[in-house]
Amino acid sequence: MLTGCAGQPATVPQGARPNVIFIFSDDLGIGDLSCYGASKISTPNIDRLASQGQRFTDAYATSATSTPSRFGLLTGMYPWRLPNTQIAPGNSELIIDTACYTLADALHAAGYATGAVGKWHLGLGPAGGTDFNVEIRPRAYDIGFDYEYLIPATVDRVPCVFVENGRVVGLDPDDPIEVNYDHKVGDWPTGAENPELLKLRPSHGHDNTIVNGISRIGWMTGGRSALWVDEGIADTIALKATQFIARHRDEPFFLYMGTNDVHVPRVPHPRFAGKSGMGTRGDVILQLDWTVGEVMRTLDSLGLAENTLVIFTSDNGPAIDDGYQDEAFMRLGGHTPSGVYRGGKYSLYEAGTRVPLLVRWPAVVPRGEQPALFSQIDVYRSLATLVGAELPEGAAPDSHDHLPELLGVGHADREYVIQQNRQNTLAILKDGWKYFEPSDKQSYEYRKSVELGNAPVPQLYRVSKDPCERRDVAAQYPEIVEKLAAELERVKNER
Ligand code: NG6
Ligand code: CA
Repeated sequence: MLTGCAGQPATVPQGARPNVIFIFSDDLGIGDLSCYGASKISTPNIDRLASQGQRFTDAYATSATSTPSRFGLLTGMYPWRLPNTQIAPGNSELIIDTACYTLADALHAAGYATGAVGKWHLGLGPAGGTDFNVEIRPRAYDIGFDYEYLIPATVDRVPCVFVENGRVVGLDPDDPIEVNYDHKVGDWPTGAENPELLKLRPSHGHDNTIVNGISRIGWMTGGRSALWVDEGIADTIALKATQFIARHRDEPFFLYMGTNDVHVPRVPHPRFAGKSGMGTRGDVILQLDWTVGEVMRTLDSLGLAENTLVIFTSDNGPAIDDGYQDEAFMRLGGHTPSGVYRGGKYSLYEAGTRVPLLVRWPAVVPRGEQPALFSQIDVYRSLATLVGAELPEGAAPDSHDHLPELLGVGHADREYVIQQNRQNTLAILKDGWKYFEPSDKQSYEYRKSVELGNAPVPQLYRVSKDPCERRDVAAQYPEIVEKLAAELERVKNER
């Protein structure tokens, strides 16, 4: 029998209403944390989370990029079922239909105060593009969040402003914001025209409007008083998150927190700059660790740690050079963000979606390692079960209830895991085998630095024996190829 930390039989508690904090780090690899074996960098706060709860070894994000991964988490639906769910621009409309019953809706209906803080990347506003000069609707509020303090897309995309409850923070109405992803607007310099103005140069893309000496994706002008300072973003996210926790200390709350770290551009606060010895990518891992520490410290100081379920994970696998000349490759010094796995962010190979996942809830979750095959798509229904939420017909169609596994008191593998790369090519992992559907899309991205996993013929890897996906055995096992191809087709046609 499995036992909990106090030697009690470990069971899923009935009617428990813990606070829930879901921390989505960005582009963090399974090899990036000392609790997952990294030896060149130390992440003491995240390690403490791991040692006080469950450390998952076989957990997967829904997709190898941010927008679809986040879409899957909040909707419980595979993003590839819908068009327009890949990497969203900074002026994208809200890509989750307001009619969709989201995880936030479910927790809200169950009596939770719900907040979204930090990286959003699911679009804001109506079809046709966001107007950042008015109160933006629809927004996170319209899909279940009572409170939101958001980076609209990514920090390498314009507009470089925070949006709080639909309003750009610090906006001067006399200096309206204009954003465009097709052509230049306004007269601010761009990375392409004025590279001499840059403090951080792009390695690919990222040569449009310069804000704070960094050229971004997309063009913007206006909103000078609202522009974020890159060095302060982690502090702002930590502050807004901990303020939300403190405001709701006396009622159950759900905090969905997206860090900017360790996404590009990697611009650490001076407290962390140069501290990792691994360049800025390492420095922002330390900054991420600090952020998690701030959340934990706040829970401790408010006496909330015992009854708060903290879930820490990443939205997709790691990128090393992701578009800026930040010396990330050169300064790795033997550090391996992807661990032993093949690929990374964008890829259908394991490191694209195999991510760190830590779950701590001292009152219930035993300490230890969780080897069960787990997918973030199941967080929705697992949490819904935990809080006794009743879901309407059609909600979270791809999410399965794996609450015992999420809480570390059960160890059943998910029946299969679907993986998705940047071009929406899918793979299915089942019973230790992984089948990649054929794709005519390109095999590499960024001058061969990223292996996407696309190939015109089916691929098959026996990941139980070959976790590094070195040997494509499709030719040796045609019957398994056929079986998994059919299984993938079945999942695709489920709705
Ligand atoms: C890519 C960007 C990359 C990153 C990514 C989204 C270029 C060359 N690359 O298109 O830097 O922004 O989009 O990352 O522009 S994600 O983690 O939010 O999905
Ligand atoms: Ca990401």
